[in-house]
Amino acid sequence: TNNQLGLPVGVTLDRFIKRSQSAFGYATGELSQLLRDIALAGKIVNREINQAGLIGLAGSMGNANVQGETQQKLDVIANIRFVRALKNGGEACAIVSEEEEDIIYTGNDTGKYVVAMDPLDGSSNIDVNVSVGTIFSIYRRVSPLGTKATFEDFLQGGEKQVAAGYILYGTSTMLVYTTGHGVSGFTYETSLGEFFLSHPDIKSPVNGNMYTCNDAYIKNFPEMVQEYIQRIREKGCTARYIGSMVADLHRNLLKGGIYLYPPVPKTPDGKLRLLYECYPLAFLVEQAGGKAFDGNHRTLEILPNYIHQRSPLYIGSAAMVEELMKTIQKPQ
Ligand code: AHM
Ligand code: MG
Repeated sequence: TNNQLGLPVGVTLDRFIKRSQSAFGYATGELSQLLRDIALAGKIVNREINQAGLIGLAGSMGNANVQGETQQKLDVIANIRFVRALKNGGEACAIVSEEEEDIIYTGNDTGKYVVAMDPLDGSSNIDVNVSVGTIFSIYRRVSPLGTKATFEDFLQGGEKQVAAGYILYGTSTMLVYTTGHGVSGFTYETSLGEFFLSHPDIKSPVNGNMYTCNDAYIKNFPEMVQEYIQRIREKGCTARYIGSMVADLHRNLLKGGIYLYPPVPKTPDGKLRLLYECYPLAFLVEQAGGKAFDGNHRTLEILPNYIHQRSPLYIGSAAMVEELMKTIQKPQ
């Protein structure tokens, strides 16, 4: 019982959320409901992903329920699932999704929250049965209740997040999230259809021996980043890269390591999106004691200009990210 609530491993997500609500005083239960809605959509997406190999066989074994959606790609299906759950749940007035250019209005203008999300990250991995994830980030809206949400609701900056997390569809499915009081991890028990607390109070190891980046691009990384990678290689660091950020980050979070997506000539601002990739993961990793920078600034302090903005990202174990920042910022 070493999590901040003193709840034992094995309590359900639902009970954990309820207890957090009274312990941390996040008031009226709307955020709790929103987290439950996300968890529910996660279960549905989990089911679709598990059947992914069968879905192409529509009509025979792949009796994939969803009317007319059977032939759609899973990232599109995941988007539909999450949007529907948040519409039905009523707490979110609007959504920004990697899958859609514009703000998605849920019709719940009295909802107090907005959600930025990547419904299915790493989707190129689905066809080959490799882990993928959902990333989400929640803000309290700043526009008046009862009106339509605005861009300002989404462009508050990472420090204004009230909750963030991910669902990892891996060898087991996990929900990991923070509301700013540490990080808790839940494992999905398929036969019961419940998430159970399995990783109370996750702490990022201060140091690690793994680095995670796309090796094919190293020659295009900024020189100082190359120098850093060279140095930690010589120190005996090993490389791990799944190409599914949630899975890569989850491993590094538990075992210690650094994830790097630097700017490269092809994508001078990096590849990852601030609102639904960098911010939520930075919030979560910092809550676990780790760090996240874009090369110049702490990720959470970057102020965004538009909803699909990209940012370089260096994230993970505190000592590793600090050393990298020192290397990048040293006077040349
Ligand atoms: P996606 O949102 O289009 O799936 O892209 C994000 C993914 C991350 O999960 C992963 O870390 C990265 O892209 C891999 O990019 P690359 O193939 O350039 O190494
Ligand atoms: Mg993505």
